[in-house]
Amino acid sequence: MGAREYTIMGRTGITLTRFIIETQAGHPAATGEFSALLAQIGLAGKLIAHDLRRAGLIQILGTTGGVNVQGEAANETFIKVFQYSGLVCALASEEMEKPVQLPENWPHGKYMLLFDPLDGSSNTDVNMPLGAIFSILRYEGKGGLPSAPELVRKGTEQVAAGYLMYGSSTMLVFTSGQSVNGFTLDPGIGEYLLSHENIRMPARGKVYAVNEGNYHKWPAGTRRYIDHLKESDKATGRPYSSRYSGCLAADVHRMLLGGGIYLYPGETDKPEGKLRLLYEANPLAMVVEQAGGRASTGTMRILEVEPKALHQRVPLLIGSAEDVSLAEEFIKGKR
Ligand code: FDP
Repeated sequence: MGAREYTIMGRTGITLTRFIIETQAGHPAATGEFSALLAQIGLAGKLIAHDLRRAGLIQILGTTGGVNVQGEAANETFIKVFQYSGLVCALASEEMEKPVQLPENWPHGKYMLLFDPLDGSSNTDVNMPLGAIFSILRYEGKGGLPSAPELVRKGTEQVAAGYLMYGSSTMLVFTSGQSVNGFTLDPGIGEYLLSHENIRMPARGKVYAVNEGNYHKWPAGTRRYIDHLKESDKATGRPYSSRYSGCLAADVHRMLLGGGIYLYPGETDKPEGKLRLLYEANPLAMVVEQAGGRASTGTMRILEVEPKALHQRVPLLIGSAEDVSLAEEFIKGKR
């Protein structure tokens, strides 16, 4: 049976482990490395979720915490899980200026993992959702470890991408380029169970997410688009509702399941916006596109942006296909 003919049907409730084994069985050429990598991401998620459950107790228990202590801890967890795993040949984190130095004389795999270990970190102190976002690329180089510039690759080259979300439950959502599947952690048994199989986004939603406090810093087209969403018009389902959690993964997750649009536009004092192309925009764009949505800078597809630097920022509009297309029209001045 060829990879293309193989689909997992009606498997809601199966464990992540079984899902991975079955998917791998559909790819006879697979070495198992990729499956192991996904399982390790699941493990990092469990460890971080476990830490976060105690975050609210840190001050009560007297543990000293500096700025973004949870972000640093989550970053350390990813590094510990992958550094000696033999599964990756490169590891780069949004939290670190340079890629992690991997041990030279140690086995390594063909995948490069880029991650944002704790997305929405300011939510930690107020018990709001948090996330982690990851992008997986394949290194085609001949032996050795890739250099930092070799990690700077276009979004279309990603082989898999996804996010972890620490909300009322912990979820792992990912795509390896064929469909998007969501797994929910059952804390009782410590297993991720398939809860959202083959996620498909509605073509249009009724919700927008944006930090509206920055309204006066946005380009005119963005302002007009948001004004448009607030007007009343039954035929087009307006006004839209506004929902913004301050955690990109959580806000995009809402759009993935219910439709709508998330925006982090460029601003007068930061034309590239806030979000990172390689650690945030590209992986979420891959997920959303695989679910039938779109991700754009306002003028072009996110996945086709030619990256120049590891920590490059990019304006992001992401969500239901028709919502993103309409936003682009406003931004390009066509409306
Ligand atoms: P954070 O800096 O707290 O990690 O990753 C950037 C991000 O969070 C996104 O998760 C979130 O959507 C956005 O920044 C929030 O930024 P604003 O406070 O500017 O709205």
